[in-house]
Amino acid sequence: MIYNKIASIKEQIATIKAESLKDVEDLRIKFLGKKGLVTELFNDFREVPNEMKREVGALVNDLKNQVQEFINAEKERLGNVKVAANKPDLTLQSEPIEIGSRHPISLIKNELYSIFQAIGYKVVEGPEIEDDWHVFSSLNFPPEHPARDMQDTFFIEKNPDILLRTHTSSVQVRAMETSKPPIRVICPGRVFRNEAISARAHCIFHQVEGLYIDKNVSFADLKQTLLYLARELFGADTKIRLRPSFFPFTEPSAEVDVSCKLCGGKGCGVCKYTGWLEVLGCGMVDPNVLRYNNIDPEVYSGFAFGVGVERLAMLKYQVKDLRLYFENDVRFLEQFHGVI
Ligand code: 2NM
Repeated sequence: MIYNKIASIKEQIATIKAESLKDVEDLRIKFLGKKGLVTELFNDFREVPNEMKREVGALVNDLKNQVQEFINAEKERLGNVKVAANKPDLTLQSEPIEIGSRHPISLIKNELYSIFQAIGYKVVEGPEIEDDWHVFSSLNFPPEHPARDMQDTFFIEKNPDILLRTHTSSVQVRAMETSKPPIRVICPGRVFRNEAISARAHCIFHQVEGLYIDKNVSFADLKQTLLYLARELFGADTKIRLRPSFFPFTEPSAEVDVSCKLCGGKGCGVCKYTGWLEVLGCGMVDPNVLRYNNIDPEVYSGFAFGVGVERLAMLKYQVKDLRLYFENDVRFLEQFHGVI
């Protein structure tokens, strides 16, 4: 009888595997507890005839040690697993990292870059502090032009030849100085005008200007390039409209309107019920400008255009107070979270 019990316990500890420390404790109670199976064997032992006590006693003691070793081994195995479980779980999702958002002006600039890079334009930058030649004279501004007035332009006090650029056309002049046609560049950057700051005007804003010079560049090329730009920016069914205008550096010159995306041209608050939005200025580069920059107007022609980045951002994001673009208030900036 006692032999059967010993064999049964041996079999159990050979096949049982604990899954947790609680299992191990349950097994300890099952085998070695006060009413445990091994403990019971010691009660049964009293009934064993004397002549067999020596042999059975050794078996029971061995069994007790074996069970105790089994329990210890299981405890250690699962105890180690528990230590491992206390290590950081690398499969858990990480704490969300607060990442910044792109500034709306950067978003628009990036959009313009990819639109123009797709048709072979290079992005070039130049200095914000310029001289009269690169901002005015080489661009055909006459000496008495009002843009040269202190009311409009920031000059460096001690030297009226040094000023903050009022447009990025100066970068295009530098492109004409340093490279030969064909020239295809867009010039993004900050420009400065001596204006009182309000919701509708700011002394700093951003422009992206484009210039294309080659043989046989025509006004038709300009119109088609602008139509491409308008459709990339505002959608494939966008229309454009050109109105005659004047700039010192282009002849002829035009203002370009795009059909209002919000109302589909029917008229709404955004387009002031005209169905059109004014977005850029353009024209054929004045032969004088080409000549001033050592490009022969008898051989080459070109077109140029300029867009106000804040103006495009106003149309796209409906943010009408210009000051918001410069204050960098996180409550404003975080609204562009996730916009690429
Ligand atoms: C505009 C409008 C029209 C312009 C002209 C030139 C240059 F350098 F070729 F003469 N650059 N940008 C231009 C022409 C800019 O901005 C409203």
